[in-house]
Amino acid sequence: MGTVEVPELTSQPKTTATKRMTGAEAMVRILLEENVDMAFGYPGGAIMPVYDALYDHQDTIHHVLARHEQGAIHMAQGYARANGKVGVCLATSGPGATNLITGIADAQIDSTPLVCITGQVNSSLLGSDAFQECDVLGISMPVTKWNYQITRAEEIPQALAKAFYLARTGRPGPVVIDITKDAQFEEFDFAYQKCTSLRSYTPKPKLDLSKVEEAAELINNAERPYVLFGQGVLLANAEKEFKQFIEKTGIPSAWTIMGLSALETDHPLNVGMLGMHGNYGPNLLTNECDILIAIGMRFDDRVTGNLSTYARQAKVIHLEIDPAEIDKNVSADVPVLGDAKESLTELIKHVKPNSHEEWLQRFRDCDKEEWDKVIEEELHPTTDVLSMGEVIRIINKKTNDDHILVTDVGQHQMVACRYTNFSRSKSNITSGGLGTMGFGLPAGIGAALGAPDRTVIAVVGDGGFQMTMQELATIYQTKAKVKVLLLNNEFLGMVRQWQQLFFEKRYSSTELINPDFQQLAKGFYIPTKKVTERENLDKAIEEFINYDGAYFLEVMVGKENNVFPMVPSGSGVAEIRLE
Ligand SMILES: Cc1ncc(C[n+]2csc(CCOP(=O)(O)OP(=O)(O)O)c2C)c(N)n1
Repeated sequence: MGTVEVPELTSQPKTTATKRMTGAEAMVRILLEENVDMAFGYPGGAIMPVYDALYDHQDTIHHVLARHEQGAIHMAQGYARANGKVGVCLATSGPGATNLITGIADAQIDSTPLVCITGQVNSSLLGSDAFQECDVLGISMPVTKWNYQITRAEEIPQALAKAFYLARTGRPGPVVIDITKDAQFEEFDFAYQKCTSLRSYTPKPKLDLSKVEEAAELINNAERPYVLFGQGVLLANAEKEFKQFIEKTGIPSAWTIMGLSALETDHPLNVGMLGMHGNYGPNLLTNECDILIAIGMRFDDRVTGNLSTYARQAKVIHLEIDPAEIDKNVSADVPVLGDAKESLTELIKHVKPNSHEEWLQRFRDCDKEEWDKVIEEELHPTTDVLSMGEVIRIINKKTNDDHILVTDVGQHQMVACRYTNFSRSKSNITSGGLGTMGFGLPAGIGAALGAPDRTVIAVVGDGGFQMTMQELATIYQTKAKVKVLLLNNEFLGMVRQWQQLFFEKRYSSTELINPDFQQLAKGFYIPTKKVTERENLDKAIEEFINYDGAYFLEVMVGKENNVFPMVPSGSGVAEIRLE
């Protein structure tokens, strides 16, 4: 989805009474109108009037001061994904705004609703290379659902109403509102009207019932139907309908990393993870199913591998909200455009009760093979070297399979997603599409603040942690109860693994000579422990989980452990390697 034209309001929801105030004050009033009680950001010259207005509303809008704008936006992402509201992020012009860009791109590819407000130089200086001026609209255009620059206070209400509406509806995404400093100072007659529809924007395509019937017909006659589910199920709050659908039809179902937790791990039809480091059966059997039913997923290349050999034998049914995703990577024999909840509700009515025991057994057989060759050793290592998998196994036990998992990017991400057990949905937060190292710690902080009643565990590698570790200060300042688990292999592990397997073990710039992470955590006044021996692991994890507050646990894991299975880059899903 790219930038959309400035659309016109067509609906007439409730309007607040007119009152004279500055643009900055109006912006804060709008945040309140939009039910925002937390915002993440970092101040600077061009956004100072907004921060000044926030000063008067500290009781109702909690502003979380990050230590870097990238930290702030990943916090806003973690917050949005954990509690379902739009994440709000504030930054100053120039470097403040450019520091947001990675997070904006991350939110765009992972469909996370954000409103980012950036200050801008005075409108009279625009285009003059003024101090801290940069073309935020130009830079963010390809990675936002919509962006807009405000130069007059009177534009604020309508622009922000659209921003919130666009961010949260349809396929969610990030919106950038850039506002010049003079527009923040300018006084005007403020009134606010929430946006509920836009003439040129259709958040949910109207469901074509004939497509639903066509899909049902294929499903009812299938011998080896197979469901792939993604984040669309979670974003549509369609977990219940999804489960009804697969239970009625008895179809084995595999998840993308973004769909993880939409179906509980121990559900008999949950056959596991798709993708490069996904499970054996789900990858291999993609090329044996007769009907492939993709629900709220976008056939990312990490999932499909080589497209020319991907599921060629299957007829494809694609349930998807975004028309741009249909036929983008894999062409759909039956596209069902619409919101997953609505599409599944209709589909359930048309499918016949069924079971596919023999076909399901194929997945179980593959599972057994993967267990014997990979999983057993990862979860219960026979050497003295600690594995990432055994750490995750103990975490499952100590949290009763009920916590929010936030991950950074690399081997630890793959292991944590593969082996974490989920009993509740919306419990997995990761950088799926962009693969942004540095995401985990700040997203974990945002998740802990957004879902204070949940146990939030941010699993990070020693590489990614060092990209945003300054946010430990934000933990100290906010008292966010995030539990940080550092799986330290003293390498940029995932890249090292590739160097080992595909570059003749030429470890070019992947070994990390690390600082003393224990001293570091102590410097930020966070309780901390380091585990190097298996005999201390269980107790340390118990303390880590049970501690009422933030905690930093570092576990030294095998330096040259690898994550398997693996679909080598450029290979087809059936070429998945178990070793
Ligand atoms: C910002 C960014 N830079 C580079 C990469 C490429 N990359 C992917 S995984 C990885 C290694 C991660 O190392 P670490 O954080 O220690 O985690 P590990 O793989 O060891 O678990 C790198 C460098 C990336 N994904 N993101």
